Amino acid sequence: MSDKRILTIQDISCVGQCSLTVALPIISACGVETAILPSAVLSTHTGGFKGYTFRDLSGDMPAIGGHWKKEGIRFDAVYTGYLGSIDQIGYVQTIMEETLVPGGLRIVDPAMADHGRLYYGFTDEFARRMGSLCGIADIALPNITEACFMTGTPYGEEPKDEAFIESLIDRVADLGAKCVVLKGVSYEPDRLGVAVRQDGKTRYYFHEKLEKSSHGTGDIYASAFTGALMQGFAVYDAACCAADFTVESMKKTLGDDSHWYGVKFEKALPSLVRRVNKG
Ligand code: PXL
Repeated sequence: MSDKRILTIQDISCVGQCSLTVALPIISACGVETAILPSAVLSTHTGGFKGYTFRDLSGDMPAIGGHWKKEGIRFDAVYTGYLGSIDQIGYVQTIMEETLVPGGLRIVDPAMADHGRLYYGFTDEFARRMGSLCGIADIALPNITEACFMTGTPYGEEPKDEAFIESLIDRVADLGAKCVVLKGVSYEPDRLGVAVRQDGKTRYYFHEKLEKSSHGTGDIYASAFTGALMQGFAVYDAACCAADFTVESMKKTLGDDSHWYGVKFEKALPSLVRRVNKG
C-alpha cells in the first residue's frame, strides 16, 4: 500500500493552538505525510488577542504552486482552512487542479465564522466566494454559522431544529459539495454533534456537550477528520472519530482557566494515534 501525502493550506497563528500549529501535528500523528502552504502569518489568532500582526501570503501562492507543478509534486488530498484573502480562494482552486492526483480529495473547512458572526476581517463577499470553494469540495466541513453565511441563510436566534438543519445541509449540497459534515448540531440541551450528508442521506453523531466552547476546535476537528479519512476511514467514521478526539481535547483543558486561547489537544493525541493507526 502506498502511504498518503496531503497538503494543508491555512494560516500560521504563531501562538494560539489553531490552524497549522494543530493541523500539522494532528495529521502527522495519524501517520499521514503533511505538506503545508501558509496562507498568512499572524502573531496570534484573532479570537481574543488584541494587536496581533497579520502578514498576508497571497502573493507567494502562485509561485509556490507553480514550482510544485514544475516539479511534478502531487497530493492525495488538499485540505484548506483559514484563508487570508479573497484572491487566495482562486489560487487554492488552481493548486488543487494542478497538484491533486486523479481522484484526489478536496477537503474544505470554511474556517471563517462561528456563533452567528464572521471572524474579524471577513466580509459577506468572502463568505460567498468561500461558498464557491465548498462547491468544488468532495467534503465540506462548515459549522452552522459558516453554512448560513455561505448560503445566504439568516442565522437567527432560535434553536436550530432538525427541519432547519436538513434544509441548511440541502443548501450547502446545492452549492456543489459532494459530502457535507455540518458541525455544532444540537437537538437536546446536553448533546452536541455533527450531521453527515452523503449520497443524499443524513446520519448524525452526538456526544456530550461540554459547558464551555473553545477556540480552535474546528481546526482540531477538521485535522483529525482528514487524518482518519486518509487512513481509510469512511466519511461517517472519520466524522465520529474526529468528534471524539475534539471532545477529549476539550476535556483535557477543563479546569485550567489560564488556557483560554485553545485546547490541549496534545494530551489527547495518544488516543487518536491508537484509533487511527491500525497498521
Ligand atoms: O480557528 C480558526 C482560526 C484560524 N486562524 C485564525 C483565526 C481563527 C479563528 O479565529 O483567527 C487566524
